[in-house]
Amino acid sequence: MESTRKELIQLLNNVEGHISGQELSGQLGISRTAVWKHMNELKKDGYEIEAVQRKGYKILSSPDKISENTLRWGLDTKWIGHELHHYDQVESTQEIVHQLAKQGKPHGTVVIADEQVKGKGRMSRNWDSPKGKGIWMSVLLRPNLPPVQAPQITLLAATVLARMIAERSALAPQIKWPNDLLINHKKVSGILTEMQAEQDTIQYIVLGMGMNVNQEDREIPADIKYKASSLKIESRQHWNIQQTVQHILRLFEETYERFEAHGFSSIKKDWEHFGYKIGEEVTISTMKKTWQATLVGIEPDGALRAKSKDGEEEKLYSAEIHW
Ligand code: BT5
Repeated sequence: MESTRKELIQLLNNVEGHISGQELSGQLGISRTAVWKHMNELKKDGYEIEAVQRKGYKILSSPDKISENTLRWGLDTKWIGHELHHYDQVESTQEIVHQLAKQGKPHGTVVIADEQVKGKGRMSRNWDSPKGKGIWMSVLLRPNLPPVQAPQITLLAATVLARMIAERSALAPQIKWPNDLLINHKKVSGILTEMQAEQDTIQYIVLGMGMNVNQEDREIPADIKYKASSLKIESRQHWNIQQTVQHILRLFEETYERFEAHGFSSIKKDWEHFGYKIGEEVTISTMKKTWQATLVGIEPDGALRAKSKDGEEEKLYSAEIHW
């Protein structure tokens, strides 16, 4: 039953126009009545299906609840998401991609979950990932880069997420170096880049992207309410998760190819367009010290340039910015 249904969705997804009940029944090896029953089940699940006499069936839109099928439907990418795994609940999508990487899965493999019960931030921090409310997704990348350039992938992903939001809404996303995406000064998204490297080559990268999408105000945990928000809270609109994910994947592929062909300097402009507090004074802390400085911008290699009060400029590769 479940596998027939999967196949049915695949068949519907694979055609441009309509597909007749007869053809579906032939391909699936079930009766036309059974096809019709499956269609009704799909409608109950939120698929909008058009049935036209003498032409057949066509999916017009898929439900908000994502699945491998709904995510693949209409995803016209070259390599990202061709291998795609969706789970209802996981501990962390990062861990699953690490396992897939070790099994030799290809560059561009995507793992996405409705809910994470042990979502990870940086430095073993927690990432709140409530069921069906956001995008909790990790991508396997196998870049041909030296390990020192891995942090550029974080910056690249941040520009992709910012562009997606700017293209789909009137919101003004900003990137807080290195891995936060803010709207109206509140974090809506965080990126976690984990790398497996050997001496001077990257074996693989697991790029985790977490985005708060449809949480209501009351669904943001009390302890982070002052600094966290969601796309819905900021835009006062519900966002379709399937379309939002597909938009991210398309933009990511395009941006990543630009990065491969022309290097990080081709991403720098995008980044600076969305850069948060550039030209402003902030507090910076590293493992060694905490100090006040003005953010000058980023370097062609993605490092943050900050100028302290005595005029001294520093290039930072890892630090926390406070404001
Ligand atoms: C991050 O860490 O911002 C990286 C988040 C990466 C999450 C993705 S989801 C898919 C993949 N699978 C995973 O398990 N992780 C990745 P960091 O900069 O360390 O920020 C963590 C801090 O943000 C926490 O200590 C909280 O203060 C705050 N926080 C936790 N959950 C949040 C949320 N949903 N929205 C906004 N802020 C949050």
